[in-house]
Amino acid sequence: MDETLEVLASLSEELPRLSPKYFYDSRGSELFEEITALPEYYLTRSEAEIFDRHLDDIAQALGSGDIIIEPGSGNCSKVRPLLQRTAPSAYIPIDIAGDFLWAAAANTALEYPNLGVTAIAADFTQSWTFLEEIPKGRRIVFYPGSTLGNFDPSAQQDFIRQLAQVVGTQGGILLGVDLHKDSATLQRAYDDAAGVTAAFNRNMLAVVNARTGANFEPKEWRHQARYNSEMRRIEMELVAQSTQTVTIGGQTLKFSEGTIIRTEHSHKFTMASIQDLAAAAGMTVTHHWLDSSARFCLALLQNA
Ligand code: AVJ
Repeated sequence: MDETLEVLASLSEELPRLSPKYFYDSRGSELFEEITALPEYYLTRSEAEIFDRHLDDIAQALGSGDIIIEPGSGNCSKVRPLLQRTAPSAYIPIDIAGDFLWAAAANTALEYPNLGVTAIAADFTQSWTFLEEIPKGRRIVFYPGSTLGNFDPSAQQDFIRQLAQVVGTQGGILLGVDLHKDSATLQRAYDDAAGVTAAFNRNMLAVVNARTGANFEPKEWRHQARYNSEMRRIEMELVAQSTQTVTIGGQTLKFSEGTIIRTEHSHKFTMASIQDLAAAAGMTVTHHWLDSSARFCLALLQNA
């Protein structure tokens, strides 16, 4: 759908929302990288620690010569321990941000001269037909960073089912997800003292302005992030600080003071919920690894 129409439709729902895909222009990607270095945002460090602690085990579980496929590869940094330790036959980074992807993939190829790197600029949430052209071999989809948590549970299931098809009966999914824990730790991770996450959240309005010609005033919206422990998700929102009138695609929307626009759900997982997801795709969790504080989980899903 046309982005202007999509934005108009989602803002006109009873509970207005904007898709998290609008976080990531170049400023948004920069802010996200800053987030990953914040003391409160433990996710990236915890996942890296899992690779530090368990790399031998992970490599053993995977074997060598695999084709590693990474949807949403970003700067291709998370896959490095795997490339170093498991000697895959090919690495296929996939990302929607083409320019960023070409640069990151080129650097990876230079660093691992014996590795075949094929970068694919595509929206992997749509279709996977582009995989017809990649070399044959055992496929491992690497999906780290708890990105899966941005999908609502039924979309998580659909996505894992799709990945199960992509990897076939011999392959596997190496999935990194953030775990359910006390609300205070989670809330701090999404509402940091330095206000970087607030800036990241508000930047979405600037992105929407640039992409649709809307005229949101980002500074008139307050960042809010709360953990809904029943639904096991962080709910990130923007709250209008005064009445806001916004024009998009020739239509005028009025948001009264206190109106909430939802910008992101970040779902958290339990071992049971990871196993349920695997089972819904006909897979099982054959291995899993945790960081030393058991905040984050890396799970290997294989066909049952
Ligand atoms: C990139 C989706 C995993 O949900 O933790 C970070 C995005 N949002 N801080 C997450 C995010 C606010 C992040 N993911």
